[in-house]
Amino acid sequence: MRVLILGGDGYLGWPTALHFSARGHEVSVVDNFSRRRWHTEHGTASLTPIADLDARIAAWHETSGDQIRSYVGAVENGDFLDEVVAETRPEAIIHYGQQPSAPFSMLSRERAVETQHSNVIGNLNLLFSMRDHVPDAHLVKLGTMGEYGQPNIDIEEGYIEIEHNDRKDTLPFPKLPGSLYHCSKVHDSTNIHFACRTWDLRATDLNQGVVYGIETDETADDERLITRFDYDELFGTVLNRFCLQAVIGHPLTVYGTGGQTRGFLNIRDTLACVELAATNPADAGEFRVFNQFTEQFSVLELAELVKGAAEHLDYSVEIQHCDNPRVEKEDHYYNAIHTKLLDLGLKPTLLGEELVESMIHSIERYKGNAIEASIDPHTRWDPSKSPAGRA
Ligand code: USQ
Repeated sequence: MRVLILGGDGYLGWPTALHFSARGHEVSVVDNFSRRRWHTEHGTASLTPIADLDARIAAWHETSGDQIRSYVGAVENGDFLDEVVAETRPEAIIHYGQQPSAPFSMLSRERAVETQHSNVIGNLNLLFSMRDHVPDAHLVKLGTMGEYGQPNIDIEEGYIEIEHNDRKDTLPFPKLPGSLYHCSKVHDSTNIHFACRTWDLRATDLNQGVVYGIETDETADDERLITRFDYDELFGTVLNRFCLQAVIGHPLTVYGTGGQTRGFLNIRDTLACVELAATNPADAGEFRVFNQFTEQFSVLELAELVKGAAEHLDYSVEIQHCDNPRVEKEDHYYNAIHTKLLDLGLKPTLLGEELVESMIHSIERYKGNAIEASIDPHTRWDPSKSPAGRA
């Protein structure tokens, strides 16, 4: 298959490019390195030493013999994206090329606007490029479980049958996004669904949970192929952060009570899910939604799991309940259906002490790179609720 990966230099985009290339697909990647720029602007960096995109691609060619083509530019630039799509004529387009952080989107008006502009306009440009150049291609779009929020009912996979005043319909599941980043993904879903209904495009929205992990089959054996690993308050996800915190002796930063429950998945399962979606495409005109996670945990359960695993390895670990910088439910019902990827054959990688211990061992190699000052949370969803008053 000809596969175009938007955001091919990122935490998930780069290992996805290798995963598809290793399986014989013809892979092209697009990136404008905004993620690297945002880290530089905030004085943070990946814990793992990531090579630049050209060096990574050259290292992959050297080890595998396979070629990956790269295009440097922004998806917000519709003319650029149009040219790339017309030239590569992809059969599958995997879209990770977005600002992925909830706290980043809540930093300031400028960052909120930048997030929604990058994400919503980039995705909209892509829909037009597909309509005009590759209307049969399949869009595999990374959405988020956070589009649904934490409603007090079971979360279905994309759609719910509703009976109202004696009439029935199957409609998109209601959305309660928890940050302006999560709102951008809701806007994307609406636009993609519209494009499928109107232009007969085919798309799968992967409503992904929180990803953890470092290694994948293709990145594990050669340090030049390693993916980024973030642990700072803006871009680090919770389990990755807790593992790093345990290794450097920083108290585990549980926000509030830690009762917040989310769906989680290993980075290896992200690649498996994206492959399953791409190799089993949606029908023309179909807007398919998969809930992409394998297990549910509360934040406090994860902190206790990391503490137990790290203590086995002779670390001493403290769990610290910080004042929650976010406006979110801490004590809530959560039950999200996630059967569609299992039905396609997903074999989940389950989280346990052994897996956390192996993450800790990977982190130990690079712990000297950790910037401890970037860990504690400073970005408040509502600055008027800050203990220090409006920032
Ligand atoms: N949390 C802590 N302590 C921390 C960091 C986070 O208690 O040090 C809590 C948060 O308050 C939240 C939960 O852990 O309740 C998850 O936070 P997160 O930062 O790991 O994940 P989130 O902001 O939800 O966003 C991440 C990815 C995003 C993806 C989303 C999937 O950054 O790209 O869309 O996970 S989901 O959470 O299902 O919406």
